[in-house]
Order: sequence, then C-alpha cells, then structure tokens
Amino acid sequence: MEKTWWKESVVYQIYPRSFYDSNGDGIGDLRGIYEKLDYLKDLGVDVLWLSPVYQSPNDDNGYDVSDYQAIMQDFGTMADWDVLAKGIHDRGMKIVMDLVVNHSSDEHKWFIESASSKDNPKRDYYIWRSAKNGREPNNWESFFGGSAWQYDLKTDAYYLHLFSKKQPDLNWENPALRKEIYAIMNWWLAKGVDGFRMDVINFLSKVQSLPDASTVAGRTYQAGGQFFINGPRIHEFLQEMHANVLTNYDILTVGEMPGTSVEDAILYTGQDRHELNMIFQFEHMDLDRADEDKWHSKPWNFLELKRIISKWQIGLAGRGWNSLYLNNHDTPRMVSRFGNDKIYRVESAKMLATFNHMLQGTPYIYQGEELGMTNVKFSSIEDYRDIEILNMYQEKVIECGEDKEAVMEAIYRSGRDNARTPFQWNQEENAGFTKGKPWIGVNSNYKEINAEAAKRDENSIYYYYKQLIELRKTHEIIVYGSYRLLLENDGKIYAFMREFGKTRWLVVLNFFAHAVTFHLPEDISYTKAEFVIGNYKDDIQENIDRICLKPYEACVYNL
Ligand code: ISL
Ligand code: CA
Repeated sequence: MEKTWWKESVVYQIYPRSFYDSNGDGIGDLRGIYEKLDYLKDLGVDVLWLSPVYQSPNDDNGYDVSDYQAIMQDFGTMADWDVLAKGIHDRGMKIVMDLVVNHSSDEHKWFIESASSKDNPKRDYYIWRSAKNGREPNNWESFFGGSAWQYDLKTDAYYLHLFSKKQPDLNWENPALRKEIYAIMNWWLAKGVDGFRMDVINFLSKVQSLPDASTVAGRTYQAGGQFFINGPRIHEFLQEMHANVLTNYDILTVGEMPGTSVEDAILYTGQDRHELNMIFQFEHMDLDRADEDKWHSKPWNFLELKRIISKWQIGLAGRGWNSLYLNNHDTPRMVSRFGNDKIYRVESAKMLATFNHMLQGTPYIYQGEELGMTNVKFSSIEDYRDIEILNMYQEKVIECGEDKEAVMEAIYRSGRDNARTPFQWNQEENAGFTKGKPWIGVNSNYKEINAEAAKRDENSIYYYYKQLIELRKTHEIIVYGSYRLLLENDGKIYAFMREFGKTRWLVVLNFFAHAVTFHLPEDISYTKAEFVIGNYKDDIQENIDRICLKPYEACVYNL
C-alpha cells in the first residue's frame, strides 16, 4: 500500500459558526479560529477541515454559497482567511475547505442570471423544467421537506433543489458550468488550500429523464435517490475534475456520499481510478433509522455495527481508503448516540475514540468530540436554528397536527443542532464562546464539560485523544496494519486484530454499560501482552487470555 500523508493524518472538523467568536456578535468567525490554533496544535491534529466559510445568505448555515470566491461577512474577510491559512501552515497543519457544488445559493449571480430569462446564457447552469400536468415535473421530495421543485413565475418553469428552495441544484451536464467549478477549485488551490471535503458530491449526475420515484404509501413526495445517487455520469465527472484540478496537487480529497456501497467506494477511491482519496459513507449513520423518514428512529443494533464496519474495513483494504467518523455537524453527538452520556460519559467517549482511531482509515474528529460534548435538549422549538428541524416541525406539527412532544423527542434524538451548539471553552458565561448573545444556545452542561476543565484533569477525554493521536504518529500499524474481526457473533464485545509486518495489536472494546468477560480466541498466541492504551488505567492485564471488561472498557495490547 502506498504511504501518503493523508492516510497518516488526523482531521479535525470545525463548524466555524460555533467554534469561537472573536468580536462579540454571537457568531464564531475566522479570527476566532485563528485565536484557537494553539489549542488545536496542542491536541495534535494534522488537518483542519472548515465547514463552508464562503459568502452565503445562510439559509443552510453556509451550505448555500452565493460567492465561492468571497468570505461570509459573519465570518470575516478574505484577509482574515489568509491570516488563518498562514497561521495553520506556520504550525505545520493543513487546511481543507468544504466544497459545495451540487448546488449553490439562489442568491448566486449564476442563478440570478439563470432565472432571468429562458435564453440567458446561464439558463442551463441549473436544472429547469416546465410543469407536468399542471404540477411539479416529478414527485421527488427535497431532503428538507416538501417538493424538490420550486416554481418560478418569471419564466413559468420549475427548478430542481434537492435541499432547500434556496439551494438550487447546479446542472453538471453543462460543460461550461463544470469549467467554472474547476476554475474556482484551482483558484483556491493556488491560494494554498490543502484539500476539499466535497458536499454530497455523489449527487452530481442526475438521470436526465428525471423520472418519478416509486411511491411509498402515505407520502406526498418521494425519495428520488435512485435517480441521482451515484448517477450515470458521476465517475466521468469526478475523473474530469481530477484531470483538470486534483492531479496537479498533493491534496486530501474526501467526498461526502450518502447511499454508497463498498463496491461504489472502490470505484471512487481506488488509486488507479483517479477520482478521490476517500469518501464518507453513511451505512453506520443509518443504523438507528427506521425508514425513509430520518425522524423515525429505532435502537441501533450492535452486531449490525460490527458487520457494517468490518465490511468496509475488509472491502476497502488495499483497494481504496476509509474515512473514519462517528459524528459531524449533521448528526447527533457520538457519545449520546453510541455511548452513554449519563453515567459513563467519560468512559464511553474514550471507548468510542479508541474504536474510531484504531480502525484502518483516516480518523475525523468533530469539534467538541474531544471534550465529550453531548446532545442538547432545548425546551422550545424557538431555540432551534437548523432549517431541516424547522421545516420538519412546520410540516409535522403545524400542518399535519402530529404530536408535539413526540416531534420534540425526535429532534432531541436526531436533530442536527445537537452538534451545532457552541464549543465549550470554559465555565464563564456562554461557555467562553462569545461575549455577546450566541446565535444558538449553549448546552447547559458547559460548567462541567469544557476545554479548560479538560486540560486541568489528566484523566480527561481530551488527554486521551491527544494520546491516541500521538500513537498514530509513532506506530505505523495504526495507519497501515490489516484488520481482522474477532468474536464475530459476540453481542457485547467488539474485538479486532491489527497486523503490520511482525507487529500485532489486539483491540478489545466493551460497548455496554455492564461488565463482560473477554476470552482470547484460541488461535491467537502470544508470549507477552504489552498494554498500549486503555480507558481504565488501573486495569492493565499481563495475562489476556481472559479479560474482565468494565463498563465501556477499551484496551489495546501489543502481542
Ligand atoms: O441524504 C441525506 C439523508 O438521506 C442527508 O443526510 C444528506 O445527505 C446530508 O444532509 C447532506 O449533507 C450535506 O449537504 C447538505 C447540508 O445541509 C449538510 O450540512 C451537508 O453536510 C446540503 O448542502
Ligand atoms: Ca463573530
């Protein structure tokens, strides 16, 4: 396997709006990130990925870009960006930008032109269709609720928007549009960015007849994914992007790709394919999803988690590359979802971190994860900000009269704002995030959970992450070692081996809140078990034939 820096790196995702506010307007900003660079350097991460900082009317917190070559006013200026990028590079870290090119904002000049008349040269930069039988061109549903089509009176036509109506989909069939995007990417690369995280990049190619999706009873609009997820020309587009942009730089590229299988991922990330370095797959994120509706959830199944992760580990070994993540700005907090944020918050956060960092792939840390930040429960819908949450509430509670309490419970469980509350820096007002009024409420647990407290406590989650990151820099087995699942059918323990040359590591994880005994499989022999890392320091074993695992215990041994 070829060795590259982006395989060896740990990436830290920053959601700029909620990271640190430098000027008291309640909104995190670029200078705020700059002021906190030493915190990040200290943690040891190699790459900072910024969620979008481009100019945007913020219908979807920056995922609706109105100018790809300007900075959002709330976040600062291009000069601030230059200072930040230099600050990151001076500290030996790298900067990855979010690239949102499946859609733009409806306030982008391209869209304004495109909407202005049917014969405008930019008309085909977006996807316009006329009405069908007096209705939308097809029955697709937007990810944020309602139809995926918006009628525009001016030219008596509908435009496609898979997300909000302020996020019209760009028409990748148009070569002129593609060229513009490549030029923008080259412009940022010339400015020194070290890579791109590409938003829903596997949605670019739509089946051109835009057919109706099959109907699920009880739903007005339907999920049309089969006609745009990994669509007909997607590999051609990515290979073209590679040839026009990516090939000229040694950068990190990661595609966000819902609905992608291991087989697809091999096509996207295989080295000989000249597409991307890695992708974010969603299978483990959908474990607790009951049906088409993301707000209908079910308890996640542990054996299924093992099966999915192992499938990806084995499937991409030597044929692609995994990205490893348990949460991001679109998901609940990992400790609240896969761990136990009540009694075993610290233990389970460390166990999950051990899991994510000991698999093969590039690990991603979402801001605040290293403190064990948790989900939030705001009492009123007024306190929520996310367009996905607000649209859903409007539709379910206001329009359809569904039970308000049940909908609030769904928001507590699955809402994206769980991940978007301000970073908890210290125990001062607003968790030290802002001197003003924060754009979204701070989690009330900030007096206990914050960076200052974590740095004072040598047993904190923070120091555990630091240790995990440090280990990666000194042990190639973590990056390049093979993966082998042990105890496949054990319903409590996740155990696996990593092997690299003559080195063998055993990773044992208890995913539950009660004690459980691990029995070393007979085919694994060892003369000496050397403790590498674990979340119960007083529980280091010399004989690992049988280990009594405490609640959420994680341990790694070098055999
Ligand atoms: O497809 C989904 C569920 O079936 C969604 O999870 C969707 O893929 C995901 O929300 C896409 O996320 C990205 O693009 C969105 C933006 O709101 C998210 O924040 C971003 O991460 C639109 O740009
Ligand atoms: Ca600010």
